[in-house]
Amino acid sequence: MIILTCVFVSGYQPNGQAPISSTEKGITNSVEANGIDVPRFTPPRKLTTQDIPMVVDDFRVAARNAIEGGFDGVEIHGAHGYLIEQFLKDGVNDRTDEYGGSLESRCRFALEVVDAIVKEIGADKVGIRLSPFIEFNASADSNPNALGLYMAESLNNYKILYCHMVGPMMKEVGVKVESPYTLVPMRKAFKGTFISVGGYDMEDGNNAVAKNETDMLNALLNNYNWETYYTPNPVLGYTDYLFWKPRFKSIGVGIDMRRSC
Ligand SMILES: *[C@@H]1O[C@H](CO)[C@@H](O)[C@H](O)[C@H]1NC(C)=O
Ligand SMILES: CC(=O)N[C@H]1CO[C@H](CO)[C@@H](O)[C@@H]1O
Repeated sequence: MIILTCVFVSGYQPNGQAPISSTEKGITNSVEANGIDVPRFTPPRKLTTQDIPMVVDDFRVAARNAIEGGFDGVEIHGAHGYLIEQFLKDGVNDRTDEYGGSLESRCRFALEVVDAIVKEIGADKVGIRLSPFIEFNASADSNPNALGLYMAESLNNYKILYCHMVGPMMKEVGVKVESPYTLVPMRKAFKGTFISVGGYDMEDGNNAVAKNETDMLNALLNNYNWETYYTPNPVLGYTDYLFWKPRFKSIGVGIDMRRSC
């Protein structure tokens, strides 16, 4: 499984060009990923309406390449402030075309990406990760519950392999908070395998599975290595993790950042 995401600060772009976004607003704070020195975010270029089909097509091509490269499937990264989430959330998306404004319009880009990838490689090879409640990288929404629910319901049209959602209990990596929200409505709405993460310890996780609030939580995965997050090296931290049998040949991690200034 490889995670499909896109766009970084300009230092990671061909010819140092600006990263793309739904908006031209940048992130004003400088960003450090867990103490690792990452380049400061650089101002984004707002995609025009005409640009969007080309970006959707880039995701399609990336999925095709992943399959040809030997991965079993792809996870579309629609979480944590990356490009897709910059469209989903009204705290970021300030567009006035058909990709901004209403919930339906803000979700259009994400669903076009899902549709293109499903048509290219088959729904049984596609998952998506979403984090409606998480405000990483200055990406907030005024109604995360409605956003999560709308996406869960809309995804049913594509019959993808799984929906992977980050719960509201995680405010920062490893820090658990109380929240009036849960992922239960999304879990019920999504007709497929539902994976939950964020803020669970072993006991909470086992309880959630026992109560049928999710399908998958705990698996023996590779230990991640923060030191190799956010590097421009195409292999280190991306495709060098151990294989996990029997379901997936390998877990690759793709990282990007986004708009800023
Ligand atoms: C668990 O929840 C799912 C989704 O709401 C539902 O389809 C399934 O029937 C439930 N399973 C059990 C054993 O209750
Ligand atoms: C400033 C900030 O919150 N940065 C975060 C952006 O999102 C990634 C997770 O994908 C975090 O690791 C960064 O810390």
